[in-house]
Amino acid sequence: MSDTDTKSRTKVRPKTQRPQLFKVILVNDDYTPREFVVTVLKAVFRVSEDQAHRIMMTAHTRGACVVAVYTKDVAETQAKEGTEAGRSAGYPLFFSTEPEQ
Ligand code: TYC
Repeated sequence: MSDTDTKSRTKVRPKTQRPQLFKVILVNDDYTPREFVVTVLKAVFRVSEDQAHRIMMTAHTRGACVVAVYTKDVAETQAKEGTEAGRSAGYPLFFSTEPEQ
């Protein structure tokens, strides 16, 4: 390097890639008891009784409600677990997943 050469001080800052997030959606049906839905929401999604009741009532009145947002794998596992909890008790309770944005 000669005396007059300059060195770039510009920092290279690679763009941070954020993973695509997926919503877990609780879908209403006519058969699953309200209290059972609340129990599943508390057990699988670790929400409070109060939150679980709000989510259940939103799905009940509007047809569906976003429960949580996760990376794809976690969203699919959680949705499957919630749906399976209903199925094993003989209810058609259903959680779907959908990409955000
Ligand atoms: N609609 C159900 C009932 O009246 C309760 C319910 C709420 C079921 C939300 C599913 O995602 C659901 N027993």
